[in-house]
Amino acid sequence: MGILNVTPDSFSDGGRFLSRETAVAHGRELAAQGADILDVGGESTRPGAEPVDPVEECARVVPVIEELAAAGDVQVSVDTSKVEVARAALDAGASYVNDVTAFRAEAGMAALVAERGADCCLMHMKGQPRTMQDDPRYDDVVSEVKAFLAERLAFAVAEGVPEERIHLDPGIGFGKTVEHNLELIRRLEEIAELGRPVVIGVSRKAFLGRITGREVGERAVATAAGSALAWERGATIFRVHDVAPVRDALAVAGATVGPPWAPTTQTSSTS
Ligand code: HH2
Repeated sequence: MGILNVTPDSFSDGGRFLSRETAVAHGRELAAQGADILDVGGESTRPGAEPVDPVEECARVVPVIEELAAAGDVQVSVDTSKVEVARAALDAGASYVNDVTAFRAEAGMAALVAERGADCCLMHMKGQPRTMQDDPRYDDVVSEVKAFLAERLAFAVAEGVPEERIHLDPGIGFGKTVEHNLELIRRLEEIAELGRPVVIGVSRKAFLGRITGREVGERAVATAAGSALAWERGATIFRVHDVAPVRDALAVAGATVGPPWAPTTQTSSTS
């Protein structure tokens, strides 16, 4: 899942893809690198981010989604917690709703996803983006995140979303310390036990900077390492800014220890 932030303030690429042309070109580049899903977002969820009006959020994402979906070669996702934005995105050709609040922000999101037959990702977040990194605490982060995701999965199914359309995400960096993030990745099998595909988003996040000392734009290798380790523990969808290095890392991980990995691009067997 390639990340396409059409925002002025995202933590790693804010302002880079604000015009429709640059955003679509970047989406095409991510698809060329091997992304199967493009996740288009018009509101940053970084710690301290300010909320965006739904009209403005639609103006950012809808034209980009329309153009990317029309190409027809990748699934288009909208990263939003607002029903109005999700509806406009689905009308524009998106078929996946990535809601970082797991359908808690607005009543009606689950019903919309159900009615449209869309796929969705339900993510764990403790608190709100503005304050979520202010001293987050858990007794056992993995058990708490797992119980939360089980409850949100049951809620979505009760609202009419078919279980097979639902993906679950522990929400790396959303109300979690470095150690919480590492514990979640280390014990990701416990989240996978819920029986739904696990989405993982380590891409360029602050905990990787704390471990490596790298600035935000220099974390692609760390992202690939974290993604490969998450794959080994059960993740199957990787929400990333740098698609090519992550695909390479997953190909090597899969070829080494996993069930057969089917690369989408072939290279010479001698090279
Ligand atoms: N992380 C971010 C945003 N959306 N969605 C899911 N399902 N999982 C994640 O880990 C996740 C997410 C934050 O990353 P980014 O989109 O690059 O930054 P920003 O929120 O500042 O736009």
